[in-house]
Amino acid sequence: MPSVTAAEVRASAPAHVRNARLIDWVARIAALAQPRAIHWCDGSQEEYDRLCQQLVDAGTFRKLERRPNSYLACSDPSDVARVEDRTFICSQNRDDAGPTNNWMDPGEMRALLQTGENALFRGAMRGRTLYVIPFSMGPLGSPISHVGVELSDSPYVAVNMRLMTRMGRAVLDLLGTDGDFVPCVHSVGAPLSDGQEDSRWPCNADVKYIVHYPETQEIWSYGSGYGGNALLGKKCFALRIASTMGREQGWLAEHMLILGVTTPEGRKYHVAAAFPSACGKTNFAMLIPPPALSGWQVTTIGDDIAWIKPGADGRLYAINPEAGYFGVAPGTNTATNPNCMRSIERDVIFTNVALTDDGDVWWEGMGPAPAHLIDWQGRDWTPELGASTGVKAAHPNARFTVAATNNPALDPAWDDPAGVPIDAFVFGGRRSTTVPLVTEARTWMEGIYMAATMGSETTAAAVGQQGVVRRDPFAMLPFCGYNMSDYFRHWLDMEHRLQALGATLPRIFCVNWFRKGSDGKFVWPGYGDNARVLKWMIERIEGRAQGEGHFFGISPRHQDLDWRGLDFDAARFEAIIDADPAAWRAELALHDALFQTLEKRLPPELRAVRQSIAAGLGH
Ligand code: TSX
Ligand code: MN
Repeated sequence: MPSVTAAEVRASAPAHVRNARLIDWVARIAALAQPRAIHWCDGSQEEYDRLCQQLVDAGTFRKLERRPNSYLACSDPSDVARVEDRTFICSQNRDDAGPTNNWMDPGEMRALLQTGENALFRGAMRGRTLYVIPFSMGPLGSPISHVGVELSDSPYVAVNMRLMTRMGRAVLDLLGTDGDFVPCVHSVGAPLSDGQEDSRWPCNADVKYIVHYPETQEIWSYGSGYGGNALLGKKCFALRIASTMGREQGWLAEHMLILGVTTPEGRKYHVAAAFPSACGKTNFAMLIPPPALSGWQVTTIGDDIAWIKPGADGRLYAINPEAGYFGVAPGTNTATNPNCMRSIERDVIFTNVALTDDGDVWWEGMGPAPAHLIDWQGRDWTPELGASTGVKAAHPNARFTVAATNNPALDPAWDDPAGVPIDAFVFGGRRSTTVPLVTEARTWMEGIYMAATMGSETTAAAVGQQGVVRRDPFAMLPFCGYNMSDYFRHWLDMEHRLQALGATLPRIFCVNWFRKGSDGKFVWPGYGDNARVLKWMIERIEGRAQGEGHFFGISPRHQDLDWRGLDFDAARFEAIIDADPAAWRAELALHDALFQTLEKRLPPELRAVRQSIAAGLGH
């Protein structure tokens, strides 16, 4: 099959593509991967509609009769989630990737992917179209934003990138003749020979590589068409590569939602919060306060990633580098997240949810199941079958992709190039015992300790043992592009950097919505009622709310929270706020295990905080 020549690549570039480095690079990748054609994405609605129709014709998409402008894609059963064991940080020095990342020598990896005799990318795009996808992570032209260009042989990636990022012509204009960009190369790793029929979800079932070169700021992804493996602006760029850029340049790339809180008097605050998976980040980012807390309002700036940079005034300004939500569908309903349900009424790409007989979607935890469905693998499914076999209609990691502009709770400043000033950081985990509902750190260092040692109990959704605490420092364990101990150092240094600018630092809080009673039930109602905790945090910042100090920090007493509209007595409150010394002695031993793993470059300050907590325990 003929592939495009370098001359044809140059000729294919529209006149508004003026960046010589970009054109050269596209020509080089085309020469390597040998696609049949090149498509330079302009990001227009017409282009989006055309590519979606092409995906319908190929059998990848099904247009949903019951949701305007929406589609369902069902992936290959082998390609349903991020592949952490196939994810690599290729720094020159192994210790710069650290003990919690997979590492390979960059030269060796390049041989495997690009330069070796049987390099995976050689001819990888044969028979396919190479899409040139220019995107901005963050508001166009913001001093906190960065541009990337993804070259992908997947039209599914192209349309998802249009919803998830600012994508297309405006980014090429911004790049001009010599603007900088992070090059991202993606192939599903399934070249087509002459006349070979394509599959509905092309991918490589045997070989997958998600590769980052932090020192040269490049991303290469092979073999998967799914989510974080393929939409390279998200986890690969906005977290792994950006975290290394932030460390070099003095800013932060974090796995955090950003929300606005407005008081009844109209004062506005901004909170950035990090939670590991399965803690309900998107729900928290779109929270609706209970009506009894009248006048309190929550608005969404972002639901997954924050880029945070010190301003000239020493305050930290945050943007959401993304422009859409790639959220987990199962469990989402009109009670757990009404704003999300309204966001996905139209203009959505669903992946791996179930199809109803009248052309709509369904997933576990959406509401009562219809009498018949087609499950995510294309098989007949009934509630009876589900009950008797445990087979799920939707994959537990099924997703929706939707533009942020569909969110009724979208903050007016979500696209502000200046970002929003952060007043508080919140760190949380899923713990049935030990960790109180909310604790305020007394110092920056104490807050860093809380974040560094946060963890979540494994749920049924994850493989392996249930109820075991897995440490996930800052919710960044799978997403930090460098050594986790150096990352702690970077956060500790930020205190002095900001103080030198004369700033008051954001407060740091640690939360846990998931304490269980002796009956095994969740004690805290969670969801919208978490606004009561947000209110306490804001009132702490304003110096209006009290709390009680203990060995771990400051937590509210029963009388310090606003209970209007909720019957929650002091005894139940005690069950979720208490910090039990015996449980905390065991907890500190678990922290030691984490510190052991990260020992080589671990900042000594963290051991010092651990010793002072132990001393407070009378130990
Ligand atoms: O997202 C959650 N949040 C944050 C919401 C703003 N979830 C879902 C987690 C999985 C994604 C929660 N689950 C929360 C929570 O605050 N709390 C719980 C636990 C819980 C579950 C059910 C009830 C109460 C608490 N109540 C009833 O089912 C009636
Ligand atoms: Mn995430």
